[in-house]
Amino acid sequence: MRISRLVPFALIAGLMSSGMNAQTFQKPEEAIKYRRSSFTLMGVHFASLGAMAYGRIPFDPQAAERNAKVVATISQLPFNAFVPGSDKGETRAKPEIWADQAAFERNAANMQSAVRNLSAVAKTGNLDAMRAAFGTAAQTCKACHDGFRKD
Ligand code: ASC
Repeated sequence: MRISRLVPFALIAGLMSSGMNAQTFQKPEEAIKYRRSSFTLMGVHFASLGAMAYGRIPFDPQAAERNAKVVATISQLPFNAFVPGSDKGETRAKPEIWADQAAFERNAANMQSAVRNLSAVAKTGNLDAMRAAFGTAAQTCKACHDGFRKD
């Protein structure tokens, strides 16, 4: 993928801000693998927060904050990898991502903001507030899955 093909693409700004460059993905499948890996890692750390939010494991505010920080950091990464041409292959990405980039980016920004808030709320040690912030963040995950992910 050459830079000239990426330039018109709205996600280029995000791509540059995470330290990637035009050479980062040589092939669409590399971008797919990268973003799927990011979502996998986010899912693991988010699930750990969910276990605390719903009392399956004891609430440890510092551990929750650490998990939320990991989620917030990784949440910056996958959206840079929805490069043109990566709509085909081992991906559940819907064509809507590329057809309505503004809506996709709004959903991404909502999630990023919700998970940033989660680490701030977690460290206060207020379980009810943590559960509420977790629920809000989970809704932003679901909203994007509903609109932009197959099955
Ligand atoms: C998770 C996870 C997601 C979200 C989503 C929320 O724990 O892996 O993708 O929460 O299921 O609806």
